[in-house]
Amino acid sequence: MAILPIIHYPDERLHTQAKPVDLVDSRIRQLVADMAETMYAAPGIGLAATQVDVHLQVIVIDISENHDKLFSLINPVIVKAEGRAIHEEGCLSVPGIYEPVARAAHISVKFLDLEGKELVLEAEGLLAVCIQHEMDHLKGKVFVEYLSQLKQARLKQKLKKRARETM
Ligand code: K1U
Ligand code: ZN
Repeated sequence: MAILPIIHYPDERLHTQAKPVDLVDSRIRQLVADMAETMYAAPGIGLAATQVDVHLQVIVIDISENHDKLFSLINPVIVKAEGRAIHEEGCLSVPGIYEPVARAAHISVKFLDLEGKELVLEAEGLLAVCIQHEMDHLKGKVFVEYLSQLKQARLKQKLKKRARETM
């Protein structure tokens, strides 16, 4: 297994559209293992392949306290979305920034597991938030792009200042 480098916003590569996986093989299982190790090490509760510069539709999520409930979702598609809820979000590609975002409250997501079998997962609460956040990464969207233009401009200034200070 390996810890992979995470791309930081506003890197243009975060705006790449991920391609579907056409065969779930040992290469994909290795990617999932490396992504899980990277997510736990960060630490985070989710990671999309886009964030490690792999542009395939693969996400990993584990919202459990004991790091023992790993979800690996390959080619995820939301087949049902209901309600609306606002939740504070963070992102390993935008470290230290937490902002509220409105998303569907209950979702059903269809995906392939590590054996290539199609499954459907019903989710609500933090799991639903996290799945939608990671699926946005696969579409090339970062959560801060839901914020007002003013907030996004302020955030870019803050990140530039932070980058100058760490040089
Ligand atoms: O996509 C990512 O960058 C991962 C992100 C997932 C996420 C968190 C909160 C709401 C929506 C999506 C993170 O994991 S940010 C870090 C974080 O939330 C966390 C870190 C350690 C312990 C608990 C949470
Ligand atoms: Zn993120």
